Amino acid sequence: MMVLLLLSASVAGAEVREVVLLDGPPYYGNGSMVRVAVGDTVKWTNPMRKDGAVHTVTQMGCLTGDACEFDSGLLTPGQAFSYTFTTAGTYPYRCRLHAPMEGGVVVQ
Ligand SMILES: [Cu+2]
Repeated sequence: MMVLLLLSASVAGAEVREVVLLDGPPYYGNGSMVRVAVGDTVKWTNPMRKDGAVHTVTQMGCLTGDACEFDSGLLTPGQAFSYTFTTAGTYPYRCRLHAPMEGGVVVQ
C-alpha cells in the first residue's frame, strides 16, 4: 500500500507541457524552446484548422543519424503526439516537411 502511494505521488509530480503547432512562424508556438523537468511529458498538438498543414515532431538526431528517441510521424490537423523525457539534456527537433520549422526541449 505504501509503495502504491509513493508511485502515484511521483506520477502526480510530473507535468504535461502543451505545445500547439502553427502553420507559420513561430511554428511551434511559444513552445519553440521549452524547459521541463526529468519525467515531464511534452504534448504537441496540430490543431484543427481550415486548410491546416501536416507536420511532424522529429528529433534532429533521427535525420542526422545521431540519437533518435522520438519521431511523431505525420500529424494531420487534430492529431497530437506526446513524449516523456526521462534523461536530462537538450533535444532539438524539427518538422520533416518544413525545413524552417524547428524547436527544442531542454530537460533539467
Ligand atoms: Cu511542418
